[in-house]
Amino acid sequence: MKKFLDLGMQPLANKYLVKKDLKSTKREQFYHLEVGFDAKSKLVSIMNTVPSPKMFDNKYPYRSSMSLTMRNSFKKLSKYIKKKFKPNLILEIGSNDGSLIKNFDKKKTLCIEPCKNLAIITKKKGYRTYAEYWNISLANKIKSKHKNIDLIYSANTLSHIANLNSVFKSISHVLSKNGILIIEDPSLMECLKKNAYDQFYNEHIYVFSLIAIQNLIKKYNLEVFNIETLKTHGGSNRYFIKRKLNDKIKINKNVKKHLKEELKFKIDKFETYIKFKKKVEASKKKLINIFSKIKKKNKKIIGYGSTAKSVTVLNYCNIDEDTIDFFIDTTPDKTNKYMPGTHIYVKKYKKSLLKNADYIFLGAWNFKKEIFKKEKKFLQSGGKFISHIPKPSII
Ligand code: JHZ
Repeated sequence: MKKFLDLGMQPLANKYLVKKDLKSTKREQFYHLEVGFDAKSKLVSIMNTVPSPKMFDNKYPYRSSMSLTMRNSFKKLSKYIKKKFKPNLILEIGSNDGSLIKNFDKKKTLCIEPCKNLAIITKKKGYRTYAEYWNISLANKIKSKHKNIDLIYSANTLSHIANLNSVFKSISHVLSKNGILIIEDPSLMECLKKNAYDQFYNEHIYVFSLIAIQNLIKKYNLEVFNIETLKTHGGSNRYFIKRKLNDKIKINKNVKKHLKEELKFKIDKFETYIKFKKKVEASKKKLINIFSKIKKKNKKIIGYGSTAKSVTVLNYCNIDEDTIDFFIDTTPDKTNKYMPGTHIYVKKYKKSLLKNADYIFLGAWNFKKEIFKKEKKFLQSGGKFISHIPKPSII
């Protein structure tokens, strides 16, 4: 793993603080956020990992159902899965609050969700949920209880697990002979194109490319038979995977096409990452400059969408509560709390909170379309957004 980017000391991106934590002598946990490239496997990964139980515990705040875009995306995919694959039993790794699985029959699903506060949500709704980490011992337990798991799905989860060999070995262990694996995660090519360096943080151990996924899964006799590019989460890839022995499914020409695009983009070359690093450093300077110019005019700035990504950006650019008065967010477990590192207060979303703001920093830039539609009035009345993606600018 050769380092190409240093995003400084960072707090754990989803560890929100309450008032008494701010006075506590017990310091917040920070880690050094460095990103590297492995020339052999083509994997791009953070270099200092934080143990899973420190991140995914019984207080994990992120809820995938908080955005209409994601709810719609999961609904559309569920329809497609039912029509195309007609699965008997679906296993979802990282089911979060059930935003995908709620589209399926309870008898035909199994959920894996190690964050106990989230697992309880699907359990209460009657979905069979294992509140455990995905690994070989859980795969053994599941295999002894459930036969014929013919579809495994995982969105924005596998990139969060350090030991990818254990991940794919466990998947291969439980997946039926002609079963399908669908995984979905932010796309490395889109991350580089959009200069979205905030896709790197403690939870995003990896940002995958097709080439890296292919290298990873071939050891388990798995292969990508189709790939779909999505707009969600700033540009994601959805990989459709099967066993090599399954010759009932043909490889779609999209796979070759996508691989060609990645190679043309030089995703397999270290020089690409050095260029990216330079762009990231320039972006930091520009964003700081935008904020300081606005503050000099005594204008009020608030933040919209207290994302894990914005924790990375704000800590990297040293922007704190002196610059951004507060954030607004719809997630219950983030509100009335303070953001990691910068200690900017997060208020529960209310339209009236936008009224006195001159500028809004768009933390959830990946939901720009959804948010701009919702906040049409703010924009029409002369309000401005600040976004650092793809380049720091005022919109
Ligand atoms: P969002 C999380 O990253 C963490 P984050 C995790 N590591 C991951 O991989 C991705 O998700 C998938 C709020 N919001 O999805 C809700 C509003 O308030 O970009 C969320 O807090 N109003 C698992 O945190 C945040 O913004 C709105 O109208 O970077 C969005 O977070 C909308 C649309 C969102 O993920």
